[in-house]
Parts: sequence; C-alpha cells; structure tokens
Amino acid sequence: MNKFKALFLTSFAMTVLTAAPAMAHSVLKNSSPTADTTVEAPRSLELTFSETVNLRFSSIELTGPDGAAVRLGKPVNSQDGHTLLAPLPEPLSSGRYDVKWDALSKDGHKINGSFSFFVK
Ligand SMILES: [Cu+2]
Repeated sequence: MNKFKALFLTSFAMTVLTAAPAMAHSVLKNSSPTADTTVEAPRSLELTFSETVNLRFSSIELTGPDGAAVRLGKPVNSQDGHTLLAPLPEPLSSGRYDVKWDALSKDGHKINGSFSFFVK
C-alpha cells in the first residue's frame, strides 16, 4: 500500500467514524400544533423527536403575537422519552406564535429549532 492510498483510507475511515454518531442524532419529527398551520387555541405544545430527549436539558419558549413571552406550564417528557409536552395554562388569543426549542438528544448532542403556528 502506498502512502497516498493509506492516507486516503485513513481520512475515509475518519469521515465514516465522525459521521456515524450523527445518525443517532435526534430530529424533530412532529409537533402539535403542526408548524405553519392555523389551529384552535391549543391546550399544550408537543414536540416529538426521532430519538429520546433529556427533559432536564431541554426547553421550550413561546412568543405571542405581541412579541411577549407566553407562560408555559412545566414541561414533561412522554413515557417513551420521545415527546416533550408543555401545558398552556392560559388560553391563547388569535395571532401568530413562535416556538423556540432546544433539547439534549440521546447521543449527547444539543439540538434546537423553531417554528410558528397561528391561532384562529
Ligand atoms: Cu448527534
């Protein structure tokens, strides 16, 4: 095996090894309300991930139509660990809402995202 071939194989192996953990990376699969939809005032926000997420290192923020933070109840994790649920103690008035979330994925990576929904 010549030097270049060995170097190529080494870098190839490293690419595969560093890419592998990303496959266990949790991604947001679903949410309720669904992103970019118009709904009746929801009673809770639910974020469902492809892998389990750690509740203790996860958070959800909701911003209302007036740009002010909306108070959320204490979030809980579903039994299977895939869903974060935050109750909405007060009814939401109509308008656009922005959700910002971050979570600690099963593989130890921090993941985050945002989406919006509309209340009738
Ligand atoms: Cu990851």
